[in-house]
Amino acid sequence: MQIQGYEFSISAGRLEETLGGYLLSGKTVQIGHPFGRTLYFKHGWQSWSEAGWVSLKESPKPILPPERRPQCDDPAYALSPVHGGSGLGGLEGHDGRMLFLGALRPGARIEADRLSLKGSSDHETQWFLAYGEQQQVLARYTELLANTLGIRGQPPAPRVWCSWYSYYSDISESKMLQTIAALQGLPFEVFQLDDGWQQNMGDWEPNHKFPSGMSAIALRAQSQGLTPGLWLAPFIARPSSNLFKEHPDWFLRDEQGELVLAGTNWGGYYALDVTLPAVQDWLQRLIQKVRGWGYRYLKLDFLFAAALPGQRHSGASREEAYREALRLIREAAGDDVYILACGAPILASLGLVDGLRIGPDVAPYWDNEDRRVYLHDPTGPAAYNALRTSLHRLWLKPLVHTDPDVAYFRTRYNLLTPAQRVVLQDLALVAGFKATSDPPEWLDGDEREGLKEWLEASPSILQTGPYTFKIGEREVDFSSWL
Ligand code: 9PG
Repeated sequence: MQIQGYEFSISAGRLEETLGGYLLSGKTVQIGHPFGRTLYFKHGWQSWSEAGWVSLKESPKPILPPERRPQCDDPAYALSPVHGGSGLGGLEGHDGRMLFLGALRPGARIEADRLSLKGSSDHETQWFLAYGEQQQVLARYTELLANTLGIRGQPPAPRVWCSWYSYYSDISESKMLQTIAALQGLPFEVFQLDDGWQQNMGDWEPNHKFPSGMSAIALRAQSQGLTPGLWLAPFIARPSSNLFKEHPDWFLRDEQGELVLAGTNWGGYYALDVTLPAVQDWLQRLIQKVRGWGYRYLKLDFLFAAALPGQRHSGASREEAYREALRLIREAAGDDVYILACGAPILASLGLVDGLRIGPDVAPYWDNEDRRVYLHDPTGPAAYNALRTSLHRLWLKPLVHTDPDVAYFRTRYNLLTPAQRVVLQDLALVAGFKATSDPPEWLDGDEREGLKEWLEASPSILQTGPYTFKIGEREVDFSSWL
């Protein structure tokens, strides 16, 4: 059939016209296209996975080393010889516009080659098919997703101070109390403790560096008008944790009955089978516990672990299992707790969380070329990787607060150039999520003033092209950085 002057051959269960395109249905759909080895819009599975345009002229290169694959993108397709992504995808047409296919329910895979764009899903689903300007087709897809998932608009995202990108895991009660005090006079709304407070992955109790317990910090933050925030990785545990030692039967196993290794950092860690009633109960108690400590902003990390391939108690599909666990967490947290999902399957998180990390970690340096180019891994910490993937996920804005990770104002312990720092600051403005990890003590007078002005500013944001924006009166073009 002809769409916008091009001939496409469509195979699908049903096809009906909708505003801006077509609705298809079926578990699998296929669109034959005339564009050959063009550019493919890849949308990776979870927060850290690559999103961006890649060329069909080159075959996909598996990420190295193999042990990293589970935490980089959907490991079920790590060795796929065809280009693919999660939930949605597209191809660049001869006139620069986009052939777009997106599922309206989580659990779908999109694949592309020189002849066709294919969608396949765990379940019967509807698909949106369109040919048009990138921004327009993505906006219409977002609208359809919002309707399907029942998502309404949100008030603006909070301004967050997060401990990770300065102190990393080297945090302590005294350091954090000092930081809270130093934040006075800066208009933050959330003070978020990151990794480093817990006894172990899986054992979510304060370690010896937090002798007064977790409520003490929450109270101090609160007394200064800050919402206390806490980092947790609720779906994973290390082999050395008490959780694992006491409940080895709670963890996800593969077809051979071997434990699924969810990642290799911290000496390796396993994933919970979140469909087990005992695990679900434990998860709800965990969330109630941290709520009881006073935390009202939870950064829930490494969430992909709950949706890894494996044998589950309930037989639920991977994304269904994940979504149900997230729903139970939301129920235990209550609606007054802000949930930021990180390392999270993108489509399966929508409607259940307030904020979503939309790219890999930033770092106080621009690029890690060894890892990105020679190990084929665009998911490692680097400002460039975070910028690229986040820019290709901004279409999610009407569905969730999109967190592109922190911006930097400090020059101390920072290799980013002034222009590179500004790019990350502007990215936060267009994404609508402002966060930093700079301890005020690390900033000189001008840097502190810059941070304050950025936090206070609420310029109008107008997107004028895929990578161009008007921020207040400034024209900002991100494409020169890509
Ligand atoms: C805390 C951090 C921060 C950060 C998160 C997440 O592959 N890895 O080894 C890997 C380690 C850390 C990581 C991502 C991947 O970062 O994105 O903001 O909270 O955990 O450990």
